[in-house]
Amino acid sequence: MNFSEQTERWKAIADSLKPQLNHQWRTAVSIVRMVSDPSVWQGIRSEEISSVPEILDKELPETWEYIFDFGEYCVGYPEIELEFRGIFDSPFRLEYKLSETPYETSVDFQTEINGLSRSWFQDGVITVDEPVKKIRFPRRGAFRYLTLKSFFNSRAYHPVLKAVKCDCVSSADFHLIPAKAETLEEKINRISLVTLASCMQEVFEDGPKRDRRLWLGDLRIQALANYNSFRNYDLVKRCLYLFAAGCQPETGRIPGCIYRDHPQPAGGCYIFDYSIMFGDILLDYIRNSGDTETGKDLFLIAVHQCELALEEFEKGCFKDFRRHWLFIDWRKELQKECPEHCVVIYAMSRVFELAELLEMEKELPRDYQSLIAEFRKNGREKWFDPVSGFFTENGQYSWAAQIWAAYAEILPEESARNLLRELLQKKDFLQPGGPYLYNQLVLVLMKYGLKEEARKVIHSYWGAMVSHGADAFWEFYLPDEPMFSAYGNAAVNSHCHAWSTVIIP
Ligand code: RAM
Repeated sequence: MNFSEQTERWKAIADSLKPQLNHQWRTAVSIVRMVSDPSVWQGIRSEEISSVPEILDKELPETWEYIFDFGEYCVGYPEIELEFRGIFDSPFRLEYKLSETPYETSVDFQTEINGLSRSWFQDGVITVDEPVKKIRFPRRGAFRYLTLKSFFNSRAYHPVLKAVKCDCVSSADFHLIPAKAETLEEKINRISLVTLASCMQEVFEDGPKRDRRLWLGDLRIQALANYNSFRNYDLVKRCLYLFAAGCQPETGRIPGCIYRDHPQPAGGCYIFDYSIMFGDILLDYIRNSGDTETGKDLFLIAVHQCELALEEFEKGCFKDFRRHWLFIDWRKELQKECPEHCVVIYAMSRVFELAELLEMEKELPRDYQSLIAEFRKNGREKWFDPVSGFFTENGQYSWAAQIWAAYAEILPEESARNLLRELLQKKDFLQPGGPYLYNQLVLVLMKYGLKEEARKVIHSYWGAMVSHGADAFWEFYLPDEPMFSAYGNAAVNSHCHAWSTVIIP
């Protein structure tokens, strides 16, 4: 199906919804150093060595270096107020490094990162040719720690730091983030809101350090958290329209992520289990905002993602023909045909609900209800093991398969509820490889009314990140693998990733 006659209009709607960013000034709270300590997460912790006022208003030598701790996660433009005492006989050269965690602060950025660009590290040099009173960083940073360094600068003058601040930005309302948090749940909730607000910029970014980009799978979780917090419906609407406008002209396929700064949103990284979720996200948006007009406008492209998915079926079951990126979770060893089959069932059932809500059932190209029932039956027959009472694929038992089988309602409700309860004890099954799948677990537990079980998962998994000092929730968290990274270097992991924003029931 070709949507190219719509995409210009969709892009214009997305552009019309570009948000004004809110601003909040924050200042550095202490000067720290990084200390090696094998007893802490990733083996590095920060230690205060002086207050900021102790180094302000002091003439600095030609070589100096300080690490400024802002005490919390910041996304914005660092700004340094300074003066120069003496004859400004040569440019002032300032080296800087922005980092999210103590470990990242301690890492030499001149290091290899397999598969990602070194440019994701936030460091650089600013050189001024005049004795300016203020240096504002040109590029938005995402950090808690700001390292400033000057190396063999002029002897004819002395720089004097007057203030070290950050002009923080977000399209979320900063005032909705509680200033304090005492209990574990209050801390988890507050850090979730800090994480989400940090990622709410001109779009819902996956992470404000990396990738600074809109991803469809992330958007599903970000939007749900947003409906329970900032309630910025226009930002969700803008992102839905960006994805629709960025669809592949030839196939109408919605991409997994959007590169925005093009005349037309450029789609990248098509991910099978992301794009099929477009209708699910659209349904949640309509139910929370009441905006059925947008629903009707984007209904057909939502249906089309399901139609494209059916091309990946053989004998009534999903088959991996090795032609698309199947995500689900970062675990490389995960068997994915069963969870993907279930994702399709869930997505189609949500598109059917959408059709009913919009009274557009007649627009469905086939009988979705009977197809869903057939796929549920096929999924049970192919992957459900009545002896163990769980879904298994090629001998593998994974949390992913059980979670998505529950979403797909392949088993009767009470059986699915019991399966989820027992799953939480199955530590020998392949567990989630990160917060994205843990979040799907929390959401599906809540779908089945298992609130206490969901709270226990949140307390243990997100509570552990809090205990490790998380200022925002992370892209990856494997309790036994502090140095895990999908990119071969934990320093380039995003330590503020909104797919980790968790809704506490
Ligand atoms: C990385 C990021 C992003 C995720 C994709 C699949 O680029 O973690 O959030 O959606 O992978």
